[in-house]
Amino acid sequence: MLEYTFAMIKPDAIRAKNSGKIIDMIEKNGFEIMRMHKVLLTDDIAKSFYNIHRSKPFFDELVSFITSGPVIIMALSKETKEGAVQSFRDLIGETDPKKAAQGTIRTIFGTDIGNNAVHGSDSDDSAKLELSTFFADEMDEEEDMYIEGEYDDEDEE
Ligand code: RTP
Ligand code: MG
Repeated sequence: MLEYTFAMIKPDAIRAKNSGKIIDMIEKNGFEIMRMHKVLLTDDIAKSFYNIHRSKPFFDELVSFITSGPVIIMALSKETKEGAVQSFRDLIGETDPKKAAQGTIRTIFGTDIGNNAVHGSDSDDSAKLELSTFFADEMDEEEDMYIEGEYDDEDEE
């Protein structure tokens, strides 16, 4: 089981000024934030991030939503029997906030299926791909594992 996962606070939650509360819930539920950046996704990155949904009717809407404002991307770590990916999916709840279990991030901070506040990787393979997409400089290529600790400054001029 992978002890890492990739998470994103989506533009709706940031616009509603809920990012601090969401980060608090993530930490209180045992996740360590290994890396975190606030970024505006480009159209190309958003399309590739949601590539699996490219043939779905909601794809264009999804891409324009996720690029409609900054997102906060995070590499999270948690040592747990079920794995970090499943543990984080349990914490965020189902895709549609109206159907998600009480107390999950999406029921508390999500509005509807399009504006559901957070993303979490859905499998270990997705987590590895998403972590390497957004935190590529911080991956150990040989081990294919995420490096803990401080930034390596050997590349700095
Ligand atoms: P995410 O990837 O954003 O964490 O969400 P998820 O795994 O729970 O759901 P996924 O099936 O991957 O869908 C990605 C995003 O597409 C939007 N969606 N809209 N209108 C619809 O029927 C529909 N279905 C999915 C949601 O915003 C979902 O987060
Ligand atoms: Mg998904």
